Amino acid sequence: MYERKYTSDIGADDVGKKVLLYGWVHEVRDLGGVVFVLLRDREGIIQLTCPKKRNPEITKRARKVRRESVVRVVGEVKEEPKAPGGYEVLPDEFEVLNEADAPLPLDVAEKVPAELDTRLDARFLDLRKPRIQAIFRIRHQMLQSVRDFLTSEGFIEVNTPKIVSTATEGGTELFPISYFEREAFLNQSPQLYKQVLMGAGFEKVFEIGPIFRAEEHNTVRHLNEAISIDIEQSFTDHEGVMKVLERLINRVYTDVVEKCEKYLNWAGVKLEIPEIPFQRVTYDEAVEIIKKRGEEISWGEDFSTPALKLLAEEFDSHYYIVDWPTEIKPFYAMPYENEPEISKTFDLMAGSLELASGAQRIHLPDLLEKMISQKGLNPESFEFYLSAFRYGMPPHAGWGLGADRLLMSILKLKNIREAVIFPRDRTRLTP
Ligand code: ATP
Ligand code: AMO
Repeated sequence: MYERKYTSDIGADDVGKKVLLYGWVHEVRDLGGVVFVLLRDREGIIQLTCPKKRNPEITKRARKVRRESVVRVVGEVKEEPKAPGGYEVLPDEFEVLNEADAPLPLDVAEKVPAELDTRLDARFLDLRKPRIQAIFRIRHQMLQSVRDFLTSEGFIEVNTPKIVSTATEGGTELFPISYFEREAFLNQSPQLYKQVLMGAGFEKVFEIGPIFRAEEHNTVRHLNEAISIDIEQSFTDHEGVMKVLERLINRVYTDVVEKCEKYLNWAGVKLEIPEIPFQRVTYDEAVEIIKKRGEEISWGEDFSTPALKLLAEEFDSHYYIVDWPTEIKPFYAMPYENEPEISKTFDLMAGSLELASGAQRIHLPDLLEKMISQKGLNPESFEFYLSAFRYGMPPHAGWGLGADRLLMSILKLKNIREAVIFPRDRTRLTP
């Protein structure tokens, strides 16, 4: 028996030895007396060199194997400067475990370019491309770093229900579902539950889970099912959780740079670690900047996409917009005591892309009930939430960070769908 190796593990130590490889046929080049097969596994590509004079049977098999078939190979490692990576394998065993059909719905070797929709339709093939694999290897590191960082800061990972009875971020973007005899919804955010857990005494919680939003429009930064990284923390304010957020972003970048060099190369991305603390601009200042740059906006409006593009030109790669009008933030955001028309809220921007938003929350039940009514919502449908505020709710704050948007911004992807293995949008429900 031979030890199974990944293609990337083959090095000087293996020269003259036999190795066992499993993978996919990336390309076949037939030169008559010799057939070259590029074998691809999840860690890279190696050249299999099959000369007729070594084993005519294997040369024949290599010549007719179809691209993307799955193979098992045992062969001898040789140094070969002309081979990609500097080594080649001369097979003594070449077994086709599963022959692929032809023609392929998508060219994994990328000699024929394909539109995003075609790629997503044949996503299992698209994902075989090293450049695309790299995105999800980096996504894995990103989520690992988030877990490691928040755990090291004393946050406890929780899971909250995704089948819920109320909206949290405004009513229009809800997906209704039928739940036995009642109407229920897919959750837009773990907002209410993470706050209730502050009333349960956990003090610091985080969740990495799906959020569902019935976004009507197809944009390059909206999904209908996204992954949100949420935290909630007691005995702190918006300032406190903004510091956690910027340290987290810094840690994710640092880890990806240190641990994902190979995949960053596959993805063709060079990263600069954003410096912390991040710059800040108040909502009021941002409105002034936008007006000065000649774009129309009045106080109390959300920023349009062109306005956000102008703002991005004024700041570093990452910056906070703080102190938003209370009117345009959700009911749970804490207004300033001396100036209740603005709130203790923030958005984290990466250029013109909103990465996260958060706030100090209202922890006083009477004020909370008043704000729910003011937003035109019925406090009765929030009873499970409100009751947690009446028996000892600490002051608290938190944020929600879009994991797909974070990856999109780290890898400078032009469309958020590139950051998701099987994205869900207005028109896509398969695969
Ligand atoms: P929220 O947190 O309020 O739900 P969001 O997470 O959707 O907002 P963005 O989409 O980044 O955040 O919002 C930035 C701005 O882009 C919005 O203020 C709005 O002006 C604009 N915008 C939001 N949704 C759309 C859309 N579907 N199509 C075009 N522009 C949009
Ligand atoms: P918000 O609605 O801003 O805040 O959502 C938080 C973050 O989640 C991401 N996000 C999305 N990503 C892709 N597609 C979508 N349709 C989508 N919607 C949201 C964004 C966004 O910044 N409860 C608050 C958070 C809090 O205050 O703790 C909330 O949900 O990156």
